[in-house]
Amino acid sequence: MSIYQNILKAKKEGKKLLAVLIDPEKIDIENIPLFFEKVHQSIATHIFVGGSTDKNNQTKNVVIAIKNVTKLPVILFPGDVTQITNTADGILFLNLLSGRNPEYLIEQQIKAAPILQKTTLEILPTGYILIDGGKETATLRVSNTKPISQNNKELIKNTSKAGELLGKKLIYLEAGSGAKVPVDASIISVVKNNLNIPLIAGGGIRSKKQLENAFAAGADIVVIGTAFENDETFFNQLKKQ
Ligand code: 1GP
Repeated sequence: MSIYQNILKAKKEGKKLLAVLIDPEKIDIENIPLFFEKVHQSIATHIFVGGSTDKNNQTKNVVIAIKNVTKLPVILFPGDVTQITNTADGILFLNLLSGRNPEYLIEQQIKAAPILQKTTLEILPTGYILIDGGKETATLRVSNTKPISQNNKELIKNTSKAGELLGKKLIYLEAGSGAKVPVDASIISVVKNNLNIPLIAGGGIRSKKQLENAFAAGADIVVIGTAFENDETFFNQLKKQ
């Protein structure tokens, strides 16, 4: 079954998915086997690999090291075209729909097309929507775009729907890595109730309670990175039953 079919199946069955985000600039490759012992004891179902930047071009090496120790699907979540590597299983092919910077609306995608054509990566077209998380995150700096205010639910809802109507397979509501406040549950539920495709939420989720809130509001996949980077014991709170 493809990555996407699995996500659709989980959505249909109401099974919630947790993606652990690994930033190649922040993880120590030597630490990957130990880190994954914890991942495997937890409810994590997917691994996302990416960051706003990857100055030392470590994405490929990190993905290889991860693939050596896990059977979980490894999906690229690239900050730009240089982070594409065929060693992963799939890629979130992102459109920054909340921004008005052509570089992230179409230029990067044009640069990526001939590279992706030569890979066996499963491509997951994803509408990526930046929402104000109370902090200027790397995503904002690098993309040079403004996030949508959490007060502007209508715009977030309509942007998400536009993504679905454009043919995206996933919508990702992003408060930004290390956000002070995650995307509010009320926003997740407004978007969810108006959407037919699976919904991803991430940014600033640091507790089990926040994770459960995002799931209860309607997120099909929640992404957590910083909380695991800062404190691997967080995995202990998310143990498989
Ligand atoms: C960032 O949504 C992800 O792109 C995860 O954010 O690092 O804050 O968990 P955190």
